[in-house]
Amino acid sequence: MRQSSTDRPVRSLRHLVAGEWRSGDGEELVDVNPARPHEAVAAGRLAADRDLDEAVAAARDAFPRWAATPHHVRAGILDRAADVIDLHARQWGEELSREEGKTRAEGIGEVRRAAEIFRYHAGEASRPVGEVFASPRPGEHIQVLHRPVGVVAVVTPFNFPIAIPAWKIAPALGYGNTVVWKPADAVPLLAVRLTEALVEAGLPGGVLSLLIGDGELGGRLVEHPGVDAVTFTGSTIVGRNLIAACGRLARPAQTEMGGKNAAVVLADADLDLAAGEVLAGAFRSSGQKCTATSRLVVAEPVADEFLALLTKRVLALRVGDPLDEDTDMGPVVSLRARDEIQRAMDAAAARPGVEILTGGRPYDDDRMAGAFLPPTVVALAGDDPLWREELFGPVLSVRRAHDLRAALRLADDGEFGLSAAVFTDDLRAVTAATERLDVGVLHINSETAGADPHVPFGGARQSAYGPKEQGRAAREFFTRTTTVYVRASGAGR
Ligand code: UN1
Repeated sequence: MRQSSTDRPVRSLRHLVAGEWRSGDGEELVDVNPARPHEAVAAGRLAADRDLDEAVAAARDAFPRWAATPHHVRAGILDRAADVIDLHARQWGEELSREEGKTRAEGIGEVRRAAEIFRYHAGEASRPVGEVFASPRPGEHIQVLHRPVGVVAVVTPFNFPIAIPAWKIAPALGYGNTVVWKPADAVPLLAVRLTEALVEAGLPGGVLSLLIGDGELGGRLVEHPGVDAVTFTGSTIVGRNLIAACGRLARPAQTEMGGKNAAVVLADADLDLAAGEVLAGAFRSSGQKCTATSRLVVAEPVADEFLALLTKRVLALRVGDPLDEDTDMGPVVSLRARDEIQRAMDAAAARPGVEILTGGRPYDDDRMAGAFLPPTVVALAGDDPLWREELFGPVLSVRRAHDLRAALRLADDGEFGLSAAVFTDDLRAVTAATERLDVGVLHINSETAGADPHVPFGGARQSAYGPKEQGRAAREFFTRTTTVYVRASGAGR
């Protein structure tokens, strides 16, 4: 095994196909630490087309038996997987931080969250599984049964290496589907860890395959003839292509894509609370959440005071190695992502009406040679691409509004509709926000990010396509219904 610069072992990447671990024979993949890009976290080879064909064939083969396995037996495996995940939360959480860049606390928290999601979906076995309707005919009733869809392709992003896969894979398996999973190639180690947990929990061979691959392999998986449905979280552009490909094939698709989520701070808001929540929403995970707060609308009467408070707290954030206990914000996922965001910032800074309140410039310190960017707050005098385009980094754009109506209009502006936050205790403002903001998730007095495992999650407008995720809502995508008219032959005579 190769040694990394910190003497931590470089983990070997493996794929799981038809119940067997194998090293791929595609191109070499080195999974690096974005805080120290010369440090390898894991290494291996990508999966090849042959692995894909075998994984899909194994999933097809395993499907009838898995679907016929009692729901409680499937749930028992999910429950045991949750235990294995919890048992390894510290180690896997640190590995997550090392390959993705979010802080250690966020990494460990995310691993525990994955366990919680598995437990929720284990509990589904003990909840109602369908509906019964009355019949207009004597001696008859009508049942609606929820049945698994078949082989589900799961394609997941880098920013939640274990929680997002958990909230797709747990319901997929729990409801009786088999899965072929392609995680983002930036975070392959956590994908191996989650797969190990399921194998250790007793998941039968072929029910889940893991293929570490690039976007091309993901595209082939999505269009593979042996796949019945596709669930995806990631960029808007990839999501739209995936929807188009699935449309051509009449294949159900569920996609979670971009966001440009606004926090609205109204004049009556608790400004301390709002500053803390906006800070968390904008800069946790270095702003790399589709639910991150990337826009702030602040009411004119409190704007100067709030921005002074916020800027002071942003300047106090400690940016550095995500494994250091006192780090508040780590790097973004890669040097490439850092450079792309920096280029967008440089272009914005040259436009009229754009004023950088804090951050905005790259670090010139050698210790910050990783994929670090400063937390940045930018005031906009009017409309600007920074107000509309998702940067997926630690950049918060701010505009001022004269009244509630203008504030909500600004918050709702643009093509996305994932989440929003409104800071106020005014019931009229809360009611207006609930009615007017076209978002999938609305927070009153809390940050725009976050998703509890038992409630629906997903966006409106261009942020999402297909049924919602999480909680019972997940059943809509991961099952299909059969309506059964049941009548005894002698009934009604
Ligand atoms: C969260 O806000 O905790 O990709 C979850 C994303 C979202 C998940 C957000 N699908 O960032």
